[in-house]
Amino acid sequence: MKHIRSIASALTAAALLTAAMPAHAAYSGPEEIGLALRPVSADSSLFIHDGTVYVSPAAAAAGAIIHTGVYIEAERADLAYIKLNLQSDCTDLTFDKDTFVNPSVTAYSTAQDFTLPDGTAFSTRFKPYALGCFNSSGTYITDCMWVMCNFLEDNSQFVLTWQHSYSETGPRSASFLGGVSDAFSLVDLDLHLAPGTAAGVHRVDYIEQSETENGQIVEETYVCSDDTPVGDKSGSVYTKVIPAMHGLEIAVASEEYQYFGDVLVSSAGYGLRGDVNRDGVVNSEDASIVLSYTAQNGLGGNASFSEDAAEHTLRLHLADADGKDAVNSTDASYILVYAAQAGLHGSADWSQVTGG
Ligand SMILES: [Ca+2]
Ligand SMILES: [Ca+2]
Repeated sequence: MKHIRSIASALTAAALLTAAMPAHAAYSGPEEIGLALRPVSADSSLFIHDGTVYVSPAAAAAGAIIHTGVYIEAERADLAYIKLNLQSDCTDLTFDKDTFVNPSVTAYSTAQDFTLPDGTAFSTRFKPYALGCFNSSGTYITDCMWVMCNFLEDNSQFVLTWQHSYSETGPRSASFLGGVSDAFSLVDLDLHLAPGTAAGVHRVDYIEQSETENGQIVEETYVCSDDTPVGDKSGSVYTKVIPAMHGLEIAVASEEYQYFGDVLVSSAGYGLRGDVNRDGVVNSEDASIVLSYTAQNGLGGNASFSEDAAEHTLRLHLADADGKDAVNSTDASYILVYAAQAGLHGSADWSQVTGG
């Protein structure tokens, strides 16, 4: 089976990556049903920023587990059918079949309390689930029945088919939590990064279409919210055009200190370019720290960003905002300009600030 991808979907994916948009913000209309694969948490040696997982050379050498979930990001609250086909593009990045648990068998020994983003509180013994709903008496119920759920091809591919229920004409649409459902996953999937995974940017992505040997186009991932029979999706508003799907990117560094965009990856830790005190924000405080450092060194002092040698080296890299001529007052100026632009526009671009 040969996989093909339309230029439009590749461009969409590229645009979404560049924008580094939080997954939940990417959908503009209530009619769009997007599926997003998001990191939930990870091995503490990894760093998650804007939905991308960053891996240092040391972490890559040791191997790691990345916990992820597939989330439904719809505003509408009915679905009849979901066909999900996820594939890793790297043989060393696979789905961890051994940790997979079907949510239908996950129950707590006592009822647990949960609150949805809209304030609705409920209590349940079952693991909350994207396709859960409240019945007429306000009791939370789940329908976790999979029609099919499988790991394929050396665990590099995961396929799930969910269908609410059959009627004489096909699947029947089910109510679910709708816009607030993305508080809970559709399915939890751990990814396994094998020890020694090659440096580079790896992806786990949705397979949207593929072509069989006789030229037939098969839709590998789609969602339906109507009751069109499965074999005849012609009436579905989601046939052919699949609303935005977000895959997951995993960036593995090859060098001890390496930037992916604005994120510096190293075995000593991670950071954002210009965020010298590593509080997550680039602002005038960082510029002041750089100025004091350069002033002290200019007076023949032996300034340091931290008493810890590894932390000092990491911060030294973050302070070198333009990536040249070591750390000096020019870097402090760039940090101030960057902070001002971010303050004005909500975001800033280092290449524009430093002119290269
Ligand atoms: Ca800072
Ligand atoms: Ca510099």
